[in-house]
Amino acid sequence: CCCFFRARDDNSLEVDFSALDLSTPHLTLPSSIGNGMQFVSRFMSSKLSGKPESMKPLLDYLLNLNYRGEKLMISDTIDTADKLQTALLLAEVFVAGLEKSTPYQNFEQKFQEWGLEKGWGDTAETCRETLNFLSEVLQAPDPINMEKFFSRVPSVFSIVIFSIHGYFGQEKVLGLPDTGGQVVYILDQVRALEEELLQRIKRQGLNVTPKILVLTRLIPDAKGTKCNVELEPVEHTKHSSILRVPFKTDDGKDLRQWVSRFDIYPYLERYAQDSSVKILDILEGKPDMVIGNYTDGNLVASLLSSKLGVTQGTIAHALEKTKYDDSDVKWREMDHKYHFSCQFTADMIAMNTSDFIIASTYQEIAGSKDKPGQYESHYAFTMPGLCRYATGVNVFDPKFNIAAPGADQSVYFPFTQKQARLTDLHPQIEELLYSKEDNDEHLGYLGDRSKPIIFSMARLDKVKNITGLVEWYGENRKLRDLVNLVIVGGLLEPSQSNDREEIEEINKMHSLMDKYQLKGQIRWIKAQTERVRNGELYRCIADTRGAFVQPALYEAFGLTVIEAMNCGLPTFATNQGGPAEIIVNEVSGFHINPLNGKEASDKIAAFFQKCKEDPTYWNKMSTAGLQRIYECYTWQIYATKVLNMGSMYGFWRTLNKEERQAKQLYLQMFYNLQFRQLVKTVPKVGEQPARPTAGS
Ligand code: UDP
Ligand code: LCN
Repeated sequence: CCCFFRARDDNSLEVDFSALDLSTPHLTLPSSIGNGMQFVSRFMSSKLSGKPESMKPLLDYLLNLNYRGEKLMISDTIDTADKLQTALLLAEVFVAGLEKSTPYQNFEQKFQEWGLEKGWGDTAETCRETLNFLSEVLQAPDPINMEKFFSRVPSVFSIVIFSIHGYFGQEKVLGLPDTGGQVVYILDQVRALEEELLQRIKRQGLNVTPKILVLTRLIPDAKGTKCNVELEPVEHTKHSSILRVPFKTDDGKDLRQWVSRFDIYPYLERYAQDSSVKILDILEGKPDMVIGNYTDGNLVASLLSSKLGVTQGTIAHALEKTKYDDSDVKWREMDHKYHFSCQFTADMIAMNTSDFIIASTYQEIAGSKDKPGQYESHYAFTMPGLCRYATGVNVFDPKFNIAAPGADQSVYFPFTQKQARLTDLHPQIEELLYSKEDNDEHLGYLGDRSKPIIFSMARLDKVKNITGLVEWYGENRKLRDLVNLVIVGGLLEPSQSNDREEIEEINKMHSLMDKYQLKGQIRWIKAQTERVRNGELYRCIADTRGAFVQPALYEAFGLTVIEAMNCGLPTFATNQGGPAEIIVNEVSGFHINPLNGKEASDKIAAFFQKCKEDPTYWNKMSTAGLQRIYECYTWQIYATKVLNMGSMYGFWRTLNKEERQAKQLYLQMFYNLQFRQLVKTVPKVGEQPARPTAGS
């Protein structure tokens, strides 16, 4: 198709973001993809080796470190690598002679005499370690000490996280349109990052208060949520808040209603301006790092990071391009509904502006043997009549890193932890699962309580394929004999929803329940927003020796999968996307193919048949799921990795300044000439749609 369109128009817009990446090194092995930080560390080591002047960039970086103007680590008197090396040697010998636990204050003055400022450590021992890491780097740079040193550098104290669309709040928001795992992820992420920041700052021997701000939109029509509150502290944190900034209408008023993530583009530039004023005010200065989430958050993070010159991280959660078949080639057909022209352009700008990209799994970046990765599919593509990306983003770029999220283990813990179980909630859960009548909260009932339950919980989007699961269950006699089905998701009546896809799915649920006469075997409960109770719900399902089923046509990561596994619930999950990596098939759970319902439902039935014959099989799968989680999917592992990225890429971005600046100008031009034009085609609330013009 590219050739075809080029043949028609030789001068059509061609974008090549790699054209200016002249000295950016690239990974070569597919198996290294997602380990960007290690690569950067290795590359920096070789770049800093050799002549003394090679150390200049690192020295300059250290000389610039400060907290609100107060110098950290080294003072201006240390203006050569030689002087730094001497100071390190003197200090290292000195602290090695002290009792390990001697507080920094006791020898602060001595350090200052050598030109060393605060930030090396809180005790003689931590100072000795940090001094040693840098000494080693200066003598003969090696990636391990480089990484260790950067994990100690006091460079990140304040973080701004953008998550703009949806209803972002701490209660009663999940299940509202466009509001799913991203919110859960960010709130848990903030808690984990704050905890890690506090530990690091203490270890650095500093008396600094970290700050994390989550920027979202303020929605006056908050529908019983707190989305109309400007500033809200994040629960279980001391220094983190949600800051809500409204969208503005053309006449300067606050836009009152929710806007779909697909229609949000006309509001973002103004949002970036308004939010930057508030951020600078609340933080009393620039943040040290901004992290965007999803297309809208990443675009705004890009605008802000370019304007303020701060390190930027990107998180996609899900890239829409891979969710909808041929969404690039057929963008024109879909644009009135999804505005992919804006979305993919914004994604390209953000991926290229960002210093590092955080992915949850390898497949998110580079795919699997039968499916391209989400980022990989942005390497080269054409949106006919609009633009051809010769290079969009290259997955061999060392900015890509995997840091998988976890699940809050105080909420999602194993069903076997009897003393911790929330037995007070059991009467409510009993009602939710087993009462006989239909009401606003649930439809259908479970006639035979003795059967195990297969459980699924998700937003009622098409791609989640909850209706697919209901259909498989309806079709499979054996499975219906063995287990009951419980679904949590969506609203129960089409008239209650204002989300296009959800309405279609609600109607489908009703017709499937009728078609297969499922009442008596199915319970459909509307979206549940209390996560503490949901944690206990997973465990109550485990009490029935049931299973969790995640049948999505595609799932970017799949938080419900790790929540269920954390609770000890054996899990069947889609082989399309993240869950294929979370679960090792037939070891820590099962993969199912969402495109082959018969095979999937037979596999679930076979499991329950086997458990009937050998009850220890259920326990074995439950334990193996938990083991997998503890090894790979915790928030603590995540926070350490992300803060290391902030520090390491903060230095990385100071190298090759001219090249970076040139790329920034190219991106700015693209934003102005392409993105801004495309935004004009997206109607604001209450407007009529206009025809696309850009590039065509
Ligand atoms: N969730 C919930 N109530 C619901 C549906 C989902 O609390 O009715 C939560 C679920 O526990 C999980 C998140 O929403 O924490 C969904 O995340 P996931 O990654 O599974 O999917 P997403 O919605 O982000 O695509
Ligand atoms: C969005 C999704 O679609 C899920 O697959 C993820 O688990 C969630 O965000 C959190 O990253």
